[in-house]
Amino acid sequence: MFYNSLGYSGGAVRDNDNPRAKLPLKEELSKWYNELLWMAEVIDVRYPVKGLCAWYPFGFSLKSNVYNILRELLNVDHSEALFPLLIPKSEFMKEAEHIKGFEDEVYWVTHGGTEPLEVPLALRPTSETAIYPMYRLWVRSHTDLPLLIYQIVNTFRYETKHTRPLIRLREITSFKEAHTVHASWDEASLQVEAATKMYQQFYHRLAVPTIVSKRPEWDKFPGADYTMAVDTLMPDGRTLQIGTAHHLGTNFAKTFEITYEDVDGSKQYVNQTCYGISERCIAALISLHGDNHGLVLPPEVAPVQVVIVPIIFGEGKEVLVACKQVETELKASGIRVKLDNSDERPGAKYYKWELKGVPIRIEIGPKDLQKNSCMVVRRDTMQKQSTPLLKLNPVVEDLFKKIHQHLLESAKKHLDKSIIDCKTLEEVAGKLSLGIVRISWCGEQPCGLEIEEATGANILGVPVGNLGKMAGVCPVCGKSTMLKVLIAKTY
Ligand code: A5A
Ligand code: ZN
Repeated sequence: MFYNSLGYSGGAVRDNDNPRAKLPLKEELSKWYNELLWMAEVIDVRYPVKGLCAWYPFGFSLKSNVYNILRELLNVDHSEALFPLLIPKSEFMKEAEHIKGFEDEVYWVTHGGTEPLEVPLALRPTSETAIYPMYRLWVRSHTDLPLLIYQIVNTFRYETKHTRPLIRLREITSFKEAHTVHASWDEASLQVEAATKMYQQFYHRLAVPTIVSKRPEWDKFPGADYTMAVDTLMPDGRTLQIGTAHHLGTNFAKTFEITYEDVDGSKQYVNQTCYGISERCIAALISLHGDNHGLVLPPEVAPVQVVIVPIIFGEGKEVLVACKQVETELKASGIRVKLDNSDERPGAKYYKWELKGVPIRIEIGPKDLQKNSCMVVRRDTMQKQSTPLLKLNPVVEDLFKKIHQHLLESAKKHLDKSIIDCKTLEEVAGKLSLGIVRISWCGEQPCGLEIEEATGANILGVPVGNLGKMAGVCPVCGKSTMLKVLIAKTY
């Protein structure tokens, strides 16, 4: 489960009209990010429709490894299912708030061939209105509850804000959406909490630190009672929302007539939740961990976990034999290993596999062989250590853990020191470029909107846990309050 087979064969795909282009420095984050996605063969944005991208085999393999973690966590108590892409206009238009929230973003299918369709069909921007007509048929009795189902599908949103690869797409290729059904509001509320905890576990495995907060009323999901969001801090000081969990109350149950027969025989509306994650999770892990040499991937999700580079002078038969032996041994313990015995010079190979974020490189040359050892190089710190050839496996496994730990700790340290307390709105302006600002808030909407207006930033919400609780004074109305709110420039 931890190391699945090598889904990526290591073959070259990228065309060569720009070989060896130099990766921009990470300080220029957006340039670096866009160029890296292409150079490392994650995705190709050159598809002739704005906001749509193609996954390269390497990127697809990375994505599969990431989504396998998500599936593993969900499959503990959820079941995977699949619902249609097309939603009849009549269903889509049922829930008033939901329509208002999405109508500007929907792509419509209006024709079958040359015939206009009697009922236009929406390409799902999210699947509430595709799934709930079926839930109406599936849910009968309290014994059917809770119902915990998810699907991983593409969804389409006609985004009008600036599109960004993996971050703001018009075709979200890998939208994981869970839709759950419960007997009571409180039970649904616990499910929302469980979902955000699961997302935190998921991001822990990607070494991406997160903050969970309750979105303000004016920023909740269209049709929800409330929305909990998971955000992370990008290296440029802006936050990225990388997951959300919504309590839908009985709002959709009432419009889609989803009811169950209770123990006493009475008919009750169900309470529902939904929660989603998209390929933004990959944008986050790439942006947080990558460096001036390219990707730095947590070992658990790296398509290639170890690359072996033979250092050959002359024939180098013995070196190759040793390399193959190491390859066989590592493969046997399920490690995704690639022996690069192509004709390129070692330096070119280092460059290539560093760009692709391979966590560990093993170099073997004649001098190493004399000592019965090899050189093991970590991608995250670039540290080299000479290591005996015998029993390499435990060394590699141990380094995987250390690399993950190191990536998580550095990202966490950066996040922690980027949450800055402010007391007045004037103070905030200078601090937003450094990260997230924490400030008191009375909880009233007019004051919240004023905070956003005056700072030009967004309220993420009241964070869960201690971060969101501390005595203070609302900077707008001056009332005493125990609430703290986070504000940031957002993607
Ligand atoms: N039905 C619920 C789950 C829903 O649609 N929620 S959502 O609108 O908040 O989307 C879930 C997550 O998908 C967001 O938190 C965000 O991380 C991601 N997402 C939203 N729009 C996106 C887009 N255009 N491109 C990539 N990811 C997007
Ligand atoms: Zn106030």
